Amino acid sequence: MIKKILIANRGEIAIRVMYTCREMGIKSVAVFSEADRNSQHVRLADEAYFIGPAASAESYLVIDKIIDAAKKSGADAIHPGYGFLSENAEFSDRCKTEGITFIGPTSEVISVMGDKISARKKMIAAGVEVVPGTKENLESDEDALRVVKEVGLPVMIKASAGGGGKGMRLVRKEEDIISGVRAAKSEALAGFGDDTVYVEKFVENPHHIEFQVLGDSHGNAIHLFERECSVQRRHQKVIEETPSPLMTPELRAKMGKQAVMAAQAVDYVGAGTVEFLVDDDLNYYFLEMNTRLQVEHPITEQVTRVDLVRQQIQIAGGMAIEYKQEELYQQGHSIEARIYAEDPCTNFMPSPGLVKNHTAPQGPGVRVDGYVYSNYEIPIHYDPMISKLIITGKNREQAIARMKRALYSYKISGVRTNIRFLNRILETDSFVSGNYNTQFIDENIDFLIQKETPADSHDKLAIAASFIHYMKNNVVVKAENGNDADCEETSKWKAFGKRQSSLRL
Ligand code: MV4
Repeated sequence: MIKKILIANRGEIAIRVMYTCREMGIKSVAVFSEADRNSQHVRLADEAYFIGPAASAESYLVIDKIIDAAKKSGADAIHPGYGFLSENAEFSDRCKTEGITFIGPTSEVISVMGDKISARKKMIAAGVEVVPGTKENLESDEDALRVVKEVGLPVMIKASAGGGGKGMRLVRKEEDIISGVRAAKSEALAGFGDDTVYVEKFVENPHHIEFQVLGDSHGNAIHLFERECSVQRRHQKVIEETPSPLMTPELRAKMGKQAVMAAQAVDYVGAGTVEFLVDDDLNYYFLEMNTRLQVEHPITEQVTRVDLVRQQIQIAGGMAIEYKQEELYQQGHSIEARIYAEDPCTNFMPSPGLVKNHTAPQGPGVRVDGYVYSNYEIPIHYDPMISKLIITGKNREQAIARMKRALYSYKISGVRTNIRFLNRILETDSFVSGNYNTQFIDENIDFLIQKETPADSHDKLAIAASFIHYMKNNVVVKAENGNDADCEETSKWKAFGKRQSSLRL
């Protein structure tokens, strides 16, 4: 049985894994870079090892350093979290040779799924629906013209070594085929050192729906239903929810079965995610499989009441999955919003730095997976995500209302955040009705990032209130719409007030 786990990660996911370790009586080992000396994951671990400079290429991504820390600490297993080395076949293999349990799939499975052409081949052989297209590299211009004509325009040219939106080219017109393929190839070569590309039929306005799966070393595989991840910006997920508003019980059963078939096709051991594109006619197509725990895994945990990290650890320790497919069901509705230190008004420029105040929401249905505390400085070296706000209600309507309430009471000062942007998403008709797809953010971007709306007059009132409160300390006024005054604006008004001793709205 696993007694000590090294977590080869940082931030909220390192903490998330440590929580389950502690509940299971397993010791946790943190690793940290120069930039993470004051990080919460270091404080919460049982032990912590320094692994070098801030740059992840010199710390969190260096296999030797992670293995070295694991050996020094006597850890019997490594949890990679997400990102960093989580889908690195060499790392999984190295753990194996060193006699350390890698909490995740084998290097063979990571490689098969990491190569999109080989993943497509596996899925086709297993009877999983893939996007119509090819499973061979485009070798020449003639090849490209012939193959694209076979598949039929419009098409997506995709890098086999890519995934997650990297190295893709949409081609709609015949005259753009050759240039599109060449562009995709050179992008793929530059990005992945491999110019292998393949062709898929382009699915218009798709939904991105993924299924959580678990497989164990006893040959069992189950799914834990879907997550709707269509609210994305530049292939970065912003909001995820489960159940998907698009889903019907019949479609869920069919896609769930496909997801399990995908896992079984590679004898999958661990937690994984099978991604699908779903079109308006509810046709679904396998897109790719992620061989790690995902950022958005908590919404699945909330509606299924399954601790996915516990399942990962137990499975890695040789135990069977704790649940049978028939005993699982979705209870209620869960939504995750990713809170970022970024400024939606300046093209989502990252805004790391000193967080003066961090007061997270609380109350019924609220889970915050984060790592930032007041007076913590968010390092510039990593992803600027502050936390994940995971809201659960008895139904979608209640979950949305709770999310608005939670966003309203989330106080972060010192850095710009996307909280207002998230609020706007929850006020957009197509989101509220559940009738949205992957085009959602692009279609609504003006409203989502707009600074002034009638509702902002209420925000100004809140600014005025904070000004009065600041000056006299005896007045409290609340904004009627529940929106909070923008931190930066508030401080501007305060400065204005200091100089002028007056306030103009
Ligand atoms: C597609 C597609 C339409 N047709 N493939 C983007 C991320 C990568 N995982 C695959 N992606 C897409 N592949 C075909 N054949 C549209 C997308 C796509 C997308 C997919 C999921 C979520 C958001 C997206 C936004 C734009 C494009």
